[in-house]
Amino acid sequence: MNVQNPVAVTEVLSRKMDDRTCSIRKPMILRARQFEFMFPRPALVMGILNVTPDSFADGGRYADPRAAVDRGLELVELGADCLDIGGESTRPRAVPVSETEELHRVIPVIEQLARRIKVPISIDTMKPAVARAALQAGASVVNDVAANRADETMGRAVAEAHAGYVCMHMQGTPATMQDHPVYTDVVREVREFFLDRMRRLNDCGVAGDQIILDSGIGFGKSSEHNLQLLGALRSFRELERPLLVGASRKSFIGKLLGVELAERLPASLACACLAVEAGAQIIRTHDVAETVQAIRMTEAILAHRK
Ligand code: 9MG
Repeated sequence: MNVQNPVAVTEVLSRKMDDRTCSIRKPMILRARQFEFMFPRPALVMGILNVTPDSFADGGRYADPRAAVDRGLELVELGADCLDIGGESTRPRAVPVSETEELHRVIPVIEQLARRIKVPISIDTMKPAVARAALQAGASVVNDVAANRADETMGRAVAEAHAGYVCMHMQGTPATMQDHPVYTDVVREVREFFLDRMRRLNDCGVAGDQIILDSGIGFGKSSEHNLQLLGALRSFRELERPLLVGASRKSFIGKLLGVELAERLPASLACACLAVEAGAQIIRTHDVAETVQAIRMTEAILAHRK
């Protein structure tokens, strides 16, 4: 294996994962418009691109469309397998933005990046109209942190476009979610949520192979809930859909370890590596190059597990 060539590493890992892990990791396919990913395969790294003035980790850095496009190109260069572009912060107590403002922030960036990159673009939005416009502009996946809503407009938009869909669990809304999250059994409740949503999505015309599941680390969860979900990630494999984990730089890391935002990379990488070991297929991160390196190493070791 040529460790200096990430493409070669990925190819070798794919083969080894096929040979050794198919019996425990069921083959799955993810379809998102023109893109298809066959699993098992090396985990996908989703690079975060917040086109917002107020996101918790990088708010304001890429609010200008040119800066955002440059950052998107850079993330792909660093090894991102897909980009998650958002125009409304979902951090706790974030101020909601209007549909017009969100469209104004994300659409020009998506249009330009879709012409220039070959990896899928995910639109991080809670608004069906923004999702529709983003899909028209060239996005292939809808990352919906509000998959807990009752109406079906988002499901129908995803079905019509044959897009991928990240079905994320959140208790409450970003405005209130961290006030006092309560669960009897967070793992069981998230699992029931996934089952219920997969049925509802199906009723809207979204096929199972368009769906990605995400337990929503930090979305209406205490630090203890986040740890329980990360610890139980393996159990969600029985749902036979790709699992996405987004722990990058989140505040539970700061609370647990007493580290500021800028010092959370090592703990974020620990979450990413253990998530991959437990069966996560997509890691959402601010730190693409570091995450690619850490999870390729994890996968190389896993491929040698007897
Ligand atoms: C937008 N956003 C912020 N954190 C996230 C997470 O953990 N998962 C998903 N799907 N989206 C997120």
